[in-house]
Amino acid sequence: MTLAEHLAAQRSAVPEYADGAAAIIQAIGWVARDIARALAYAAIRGDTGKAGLKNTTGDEQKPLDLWSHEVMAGALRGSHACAAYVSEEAAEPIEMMEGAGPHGLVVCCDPVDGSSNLDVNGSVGTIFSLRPSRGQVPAGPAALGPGTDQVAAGYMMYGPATTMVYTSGQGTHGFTLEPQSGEFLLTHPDIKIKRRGKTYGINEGNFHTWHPGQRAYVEYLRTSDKASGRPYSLRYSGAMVADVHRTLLDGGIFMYPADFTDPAKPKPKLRLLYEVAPMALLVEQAGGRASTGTERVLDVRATEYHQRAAILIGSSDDVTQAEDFYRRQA
Ligand code: AFP
Repeated sequence: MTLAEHLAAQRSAVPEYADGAAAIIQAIGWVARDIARALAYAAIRGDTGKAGLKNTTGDEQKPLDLWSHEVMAGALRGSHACAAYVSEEAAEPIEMMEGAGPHGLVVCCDPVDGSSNLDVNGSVGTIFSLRPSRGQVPAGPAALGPGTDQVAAGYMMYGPATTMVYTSGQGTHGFTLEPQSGEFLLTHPDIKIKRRGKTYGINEGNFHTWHPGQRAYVEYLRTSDKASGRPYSLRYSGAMVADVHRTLLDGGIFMYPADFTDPAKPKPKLRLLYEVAPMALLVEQAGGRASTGTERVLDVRATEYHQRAAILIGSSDDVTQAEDFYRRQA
């Protein structure tokens, strides 16, 4: 089954936005093919290194960040269903009159997630989330609100194969790009994440900045105890897409907790609208769980476009246990 056939069969959980969501996800699929090809040629064409610019959240922009952002904008405009585009690479939402209207959707996107992996040929991805514009003009502000507002979400992972995973509120489904035809073919229908895993993903270099409950939980995972399947193995790629994709298929937990150096002002890193909230919807739709450590991620209300949030995501028993450690050390 191709992506187009699946989108047609998969009526979104929010029918009034189904056609728009299908048009946008199809358009994003086309962009994925272009990004996958550009990645394959990046070193040959010299599209590597830094672009000498920084985005709103202070990250060095790479040439492929900027190129992917532009290609994504063009495809979303062409879908005639996108009313506004909130991108990691643009300070403000880009309004798109072509998609404005009662069923217009706001697309929040990280065009190249894990761009620090680009120059080392590591896995990178694209993350997207669709929210209802409710006919608002300008539509961009309609992106602000809880993650439960999302109509659909997904990511592409550019690894040995190019994978696309999406949900429109009726389960989470995975596709693999068939390079000859350029078709995304259904290879992982209705993904169900294990209740408990054997791996954890976190940047341990930040250990000294963590909440005491986070430290205690990682110490617990490292401790040898056959009966509870510990120690867990550490797996960390530096690209959230790759780490969440592994967690979705193998179980376990991926975490990017806040920096608690100043407990009164915890500093998370990952961005809520185009990293944390879309991944939370995908994993919950696969039977998993996504928490900030103290709250369900999908209940967190976005009040700014580039707002950051902590995330502990994956197998429900593992995430619940991590939350217990936070509670006990609160
Ligand atoms: P970049 O897109 O700037 O490489 O950041 C990637 C990311 O947002 C997310 O994909 C990773 O999980 C996380 O940051 C990696 O952060 P550290 O480099 O601090 O581990």
